[in-house]
Amino acid sequence: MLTRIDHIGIACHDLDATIAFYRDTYGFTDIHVEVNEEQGVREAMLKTNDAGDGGATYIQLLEPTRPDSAVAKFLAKRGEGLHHIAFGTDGDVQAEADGIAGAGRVRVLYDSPRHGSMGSRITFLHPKDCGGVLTELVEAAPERPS
Ligand code: MC0
Repeated sequence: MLTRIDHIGIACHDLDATIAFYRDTYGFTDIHVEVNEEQGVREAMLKTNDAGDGGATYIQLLEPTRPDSAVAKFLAKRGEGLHHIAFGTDGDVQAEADGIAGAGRVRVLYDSPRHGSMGSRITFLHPKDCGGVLTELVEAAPERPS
């Protein structure tokens, strides 16, 4: 079951400057930064609130690390701004994706979950099948940073 908005992903050219904007403008100070080589991003998770299901909700800022990455292509085509929405699952993210794919209308982009932020397991749904919204499913790590 999908139990929360896990995060909203925002594409940006300059991660440090964008972190500073979110910190100074909105006061988000609980910030985790990491590089995900597979996805080609340096990213920050800014915690906005606990979600009541053991998870939390974040703003995710994404800066590309290479020109052939999904975020670099997005920036070149559309510029900075909203990149995707991510829903948190209360169990196995693959089972959730299989259930959605089984309905036959939505393409799941990965055959098996990949490594996501803060030790999570993630997969994506094609934006063309989701009303133009790239959609991610997230299974949080049991020991995700608070
Ligand atoms: C592309 N499209 C989007 C989109 N990206 N539409 C809405 N939101 C987006 N973010 C649209 C394009 O405008 C285009 O539509 C069509 O999809 C095909 O896009 P493309 O530019 O030709 O690129 P493709 O087909 O090579 O790749 C698109 C696809 C890809 C969504 C399959 O970006 C992908 O696999 N994304 C999933 C991985 C990802 O995004 N990783 C970065 C976040 P038109 O109408 O122009 O044909 S990593 C992350 O978030 C991790 C770290 C985490 O959360 O833990």
